[in-house]
Amino acid sequence: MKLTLYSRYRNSAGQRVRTALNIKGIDYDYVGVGKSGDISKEDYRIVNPQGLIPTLVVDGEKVTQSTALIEFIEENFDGPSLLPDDPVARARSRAFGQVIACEMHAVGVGRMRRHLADEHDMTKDDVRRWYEHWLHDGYATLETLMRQRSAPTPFCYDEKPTVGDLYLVPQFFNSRMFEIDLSPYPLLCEIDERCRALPAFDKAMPENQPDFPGKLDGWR
Ligand SMILES: N[C@@H](CCC(=O)N[C@@H](CS)C(=O)NCC(=O)O)C(=O)O
Repeated sequence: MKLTLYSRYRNSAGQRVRTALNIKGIDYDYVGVGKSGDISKEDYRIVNPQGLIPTLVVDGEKVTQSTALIEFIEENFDGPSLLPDDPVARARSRAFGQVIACEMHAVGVGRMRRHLADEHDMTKDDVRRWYEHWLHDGYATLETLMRQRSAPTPFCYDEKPTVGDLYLVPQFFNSRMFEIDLSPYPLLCEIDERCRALPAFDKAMPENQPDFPGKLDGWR
């Protein structure tokens, strides 16, 4: 299968997919979207009419949405499984990832923040408060879930990283960049650190992408 991933160095949803591809040891071509990349945001609309990244092109067929892509990778490639063996841990790892994707990332992503400022007259401070509220709400939930595990594991629900961990690391990266206080979440901090020490996660980090412009732009 020939795989081409449209992403951007700082693309939280794309970083999940990059990590999944790396864990499985799958080769893929990378196309950077945006200013420092290979294709402009405007031209990218031809690839994905929603304009969101990532998109994975599989033998010429375009597929979007990181969660669908991670499932596609898990279902069609050998290599370490991205899911725990235990059926309940499997569902919980998926749920952990969905708290981040649906209840944290989706409500605070750039286009959402721009819309609040431009169409609802929210000041920069108001937007920041909105962003931080949903972020802390989600992190507090995830920390509680980690504390409540009857058998704690080094990664969210297994001895190895599974889907939930793929979502945590990019979200933590963004939070650190936006100077969010993560100290109330010690268990999440430990898991994030353990993941980032692994080559598959490290290779997927923003600063290790071909379109990384050399510095991060912080809150905007
Ligand atoms: N639900 C989508 C979310 C994709 C998404 O929101 N991507 C962001 C970057 S992480 C994006 O393209 N943002 C463009 C923008 O905010 O203008 C997925 O999981 O793939």
